[in-house]
Amino acid sequence: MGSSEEDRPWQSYNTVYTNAKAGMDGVDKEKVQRIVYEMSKGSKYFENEKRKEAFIMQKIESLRAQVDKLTDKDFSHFQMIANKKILELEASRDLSKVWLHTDMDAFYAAVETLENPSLRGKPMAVGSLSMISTANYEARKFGVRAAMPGFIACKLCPDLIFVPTNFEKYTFYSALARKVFRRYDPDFISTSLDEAYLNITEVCINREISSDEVAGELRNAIFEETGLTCSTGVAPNLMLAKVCSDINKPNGQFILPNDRKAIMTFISSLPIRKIGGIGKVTEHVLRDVLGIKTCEDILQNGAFLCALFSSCSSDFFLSVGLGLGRTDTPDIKTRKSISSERTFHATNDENFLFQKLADIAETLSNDMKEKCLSGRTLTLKLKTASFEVRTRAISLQKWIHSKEDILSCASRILKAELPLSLRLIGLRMSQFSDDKNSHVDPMQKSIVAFLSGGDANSTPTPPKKQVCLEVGDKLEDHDGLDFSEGQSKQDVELDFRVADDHTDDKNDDRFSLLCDSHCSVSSSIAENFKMNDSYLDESKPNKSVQPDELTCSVERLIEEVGLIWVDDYICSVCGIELPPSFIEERREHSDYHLAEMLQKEESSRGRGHLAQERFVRKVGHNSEGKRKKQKCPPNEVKHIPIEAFFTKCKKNS
Ligand code: DCP
Ligand code: MG
Repeated sequence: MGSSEEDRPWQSYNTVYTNAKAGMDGVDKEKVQRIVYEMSKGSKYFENEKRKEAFIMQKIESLRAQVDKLTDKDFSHFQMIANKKILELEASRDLSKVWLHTDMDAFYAAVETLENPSLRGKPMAVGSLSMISTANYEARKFGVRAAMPGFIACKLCPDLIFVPTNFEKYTFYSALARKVFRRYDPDFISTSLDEAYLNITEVCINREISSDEVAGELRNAIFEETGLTCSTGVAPNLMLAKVCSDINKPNGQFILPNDRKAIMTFISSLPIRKIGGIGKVTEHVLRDVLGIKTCEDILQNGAFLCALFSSCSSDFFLSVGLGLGRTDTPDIKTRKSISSERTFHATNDENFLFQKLADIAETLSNDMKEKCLSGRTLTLKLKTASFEVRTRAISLQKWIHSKEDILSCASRILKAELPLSLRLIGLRMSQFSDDKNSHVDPMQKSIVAFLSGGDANSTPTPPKKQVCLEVGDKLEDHDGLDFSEGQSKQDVELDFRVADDHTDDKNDDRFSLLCDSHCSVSSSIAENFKMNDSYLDESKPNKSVQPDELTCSVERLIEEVGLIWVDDYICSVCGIELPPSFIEERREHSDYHLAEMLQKEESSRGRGHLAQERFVRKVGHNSEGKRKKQKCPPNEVKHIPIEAFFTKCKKNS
């Protein structure tokens, strides 16, 4: 206190590195903030953080102005809405299930220590001077944590020992743990190598034992099988079970009974950041605009939340305030995608990048095999050295799941992007063979047909360019996007999703709060947006594409592909409601409109040949000039009522 922002600029420098993980409670946060600030100042990461910060501050100011404008009458109106929502949510509470969340303790570090006991008791990190994958609990006492550059960690903890990552080992131990999970719930949901959700309702009933006993038994069994410890949490829903497993980490468990009063007491003092789905940005905005810090504060601010945010966002916040979450096991058939990604120190070393790609392809393939999935849309995600996130997708004629097939496709997409300095590569597979449309043979005329645009021997068109804007990003800052007049336009998809600061942050921020801003950004760019023609660049693989085919405007993207989510949750094309957290569903939904549009286009042109294979293009090539705005017939407009939304939320949250 008493120090100005100028004296201690690091005090407001909250990065992923300064967030506390389990085992970091006693850490001197200001010291960590200062060191991280001093060591990253001037870097690209730092600049990016600053831009995001400025953007968030702007958002906070605008929300505060909205609060100031609310009259007493407005307030009573929104209070009524909030009360109604709370009643509806309360009615959906399901206390019949017992969920257990389990998470291995300092997983990679524990595996390394198991294989080299001399590391025991010493501060160590798995990773390198560039990037740390995890740190053991001894190192965490110094503020060292996952996703932190190793050189910063050394400054925090000079005696830190580094052990290189060995992914094969972690996969091996993960498989051992999964063998144990299966004994308790054959349909367990694994969310990463070291985490899983188990529905233990039946086990408790059939064996007449308490959830506490099941948790203890399971932890012992995992220790016997792997020699590693884990922590577990038990609660009536998945959201709370995850929060609970972190409470007594490491090597502990916490049981939240299936009792409304106990839940409300538990949730009342819980910091909102502990909730999956509330990340750094949402935490910051809710705190600075409404003074919300705990879940109880959410309920007390229900009227303001309903006044300031979209219906979906306020529904989500209120359900958090009530301690509600999903209680059913998602049907694997409804799964939309599966992905794997790796972060590393930014490099343009192509051998390294292709090796990483091979590792990711292997993990993805193993995960797909385990879940009996085959997919045919592969998306490559890249984060450049300057933190720009790009995605490229490819659609195939056949469903694949083997490492070789995945790698072969992914390598081709990556090759087309290089040379590039990257700090993250990810792969996502979607369009599974058990999707609802899977009965359609992909060799038949289908989406691929109209995506392929005709002749089987035609030159493949380039991957669409997809720009994922981060908070505060300016479009001008993105390669290939240019506002200057007179440039020809390009096949670009603007993905107005806001990416979080780091892949490490498992609390995927919904960023719903920011979507309004993105909509306004997108409307304003719609007026004067121009893109350059870098796809005609000699270095790009698509120089055979005719410039007129590249013609597309943002208006068309917005109007025809449905990239705008009005009020941040209503599709501007057909009116379907999808909240911002439904990222995969939104992608699919946009794909659907694209497919519909292209299909119409295709049939009107009478084209119908299949190309061998072709990059998915969300924006069609149109040589016929401007298209009519696409509208769904009224009977196809799906407006999901609030009750249905909650059912969906329960399935997808
Ligand atoms: N991991 C990674 N990069 C990150 C975060 C995690 O490679 N940015 C890896 C290393 C971790 C493993 O995933 O060991 C599991 O992640 P957790 O978040 O569960 O972290 P730990 O298991 O290491 O520690 P905790 O005891 O907090 O669960
Ligand atoms: Mg863990």
